[in-house]
Amino acid sequence: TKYERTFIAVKPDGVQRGLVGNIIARFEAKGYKLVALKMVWPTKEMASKHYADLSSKPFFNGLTDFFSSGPIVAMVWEGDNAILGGRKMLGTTNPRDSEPGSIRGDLCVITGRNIIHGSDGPDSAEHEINMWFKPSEVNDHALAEAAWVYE
Ligand code: DAT
Ligand code: MG
Repeated sequence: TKYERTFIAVKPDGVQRGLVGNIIARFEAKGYKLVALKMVWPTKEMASKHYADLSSKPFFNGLTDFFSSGPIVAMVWEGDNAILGGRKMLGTTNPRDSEPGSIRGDLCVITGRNIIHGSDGPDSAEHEINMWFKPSEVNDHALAEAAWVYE
């Protein structure tokens, strides 16, 4: 495809707090294109694989327990600079430092309940999309509005 794709997931706390619609609305309003979406309840094993890079951290067990504590809403969003742009929409890892206007800055308070995941680079984006979605679940569709989002 012409533009970047990033893996975004509303974590179990965001789902339980009823923030799925708010978060999706922000990505839609930005002008990114939704190309995949599903609700999935991660196993501890899936959580550990998703966060494998952090396996040596002291918070890893708590993190993966939390991530597998309820369903998440997994998505792929596509657009120009969608990976870094998506990270900016999320805000910083610790919501204390996240600016108002960002998802974490507006909607959550502490690092351990920061409601949303987003890929941090092209390699992790590709890895995470392939981990959570089959190729047939990622939709290569055109949006009519693209002609108004891009020149
Ligand atoms: P991000 O989610 O912003 O990409 P990360 O990849 O460094 O942040 O860490 C993944 C998640 O792990 C993060 O969203 C919350 C948790 N986490 C990170 N650092 C932590 C810490 N110091 N204490 C507790 N949880 C932490
Ligand atoms: Mg990360």
